[in-house]
Amino acid sequence: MSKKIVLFDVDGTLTIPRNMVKKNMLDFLQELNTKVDVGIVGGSDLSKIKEQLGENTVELYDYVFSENGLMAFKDGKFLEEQSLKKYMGEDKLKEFINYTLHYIADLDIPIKRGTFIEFRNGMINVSPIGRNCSQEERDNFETYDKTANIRKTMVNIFQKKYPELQFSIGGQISFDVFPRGWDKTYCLKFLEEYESIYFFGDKTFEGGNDHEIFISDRTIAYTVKSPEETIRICREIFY
Ligand code: M1P
Repeated sequence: MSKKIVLFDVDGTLTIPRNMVKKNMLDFLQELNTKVDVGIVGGSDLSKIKEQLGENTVELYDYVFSENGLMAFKDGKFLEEQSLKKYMGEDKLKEFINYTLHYIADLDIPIKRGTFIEFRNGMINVSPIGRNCSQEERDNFETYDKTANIRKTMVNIFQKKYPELQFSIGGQISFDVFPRGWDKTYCLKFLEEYESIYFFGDKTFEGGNDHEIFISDRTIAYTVKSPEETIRICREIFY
């Protein structure tokens, strides 16, 4: 029982947000994996994680957790998935989706595109600008939202209306919605065999999607500002 695992968030930690991983990071993760177990815990769904880290992601690492671990894989094999649909029921879901779409329809922001709601296995992703904006529009929205606080305001209002749900801002243009407790700490239930669980993430501030796992008693956690910093700190700790 002296096993260690190092868990990594994806966007901002292993890659530039929503971009492909660089080769030096992939090489580094393989090298690290010869010393300790390695796991990935992303807020995104599996298709986005694969888009960024590679088609063979699930096979490459000891654990891969997409949607915070609401879909879990170990040694390349599927472990378990959670269903938001089953958990909330159709009536509640419909009410939430209708309320969200009404709210976004009334929002006056510089531009809007399409796909304002993405329905996933264990969560809903809400984007005021719409998920199918271009990379340039996504970058501009992120900058705009730093002062306009569109997402923070929505999350505050939504949190009051839906206290049983949890809202977290993990990326540039959206926020994730899931039942209380289905944040990144959810994945820790699969890791009972480990004595030490390290975690690296960029959105560790309150309201960010790395916050709960960052403050968890089960983890030794680090905040990073870039993939380069992730590699640097890991080299200091594990080499
Ligand atoms: O991995 C962090 C987040 O990445 C995306 O966010 P955005 O599109 O806003 O940059 C989403 O997949 C989100 O669910 C996820 O938490």
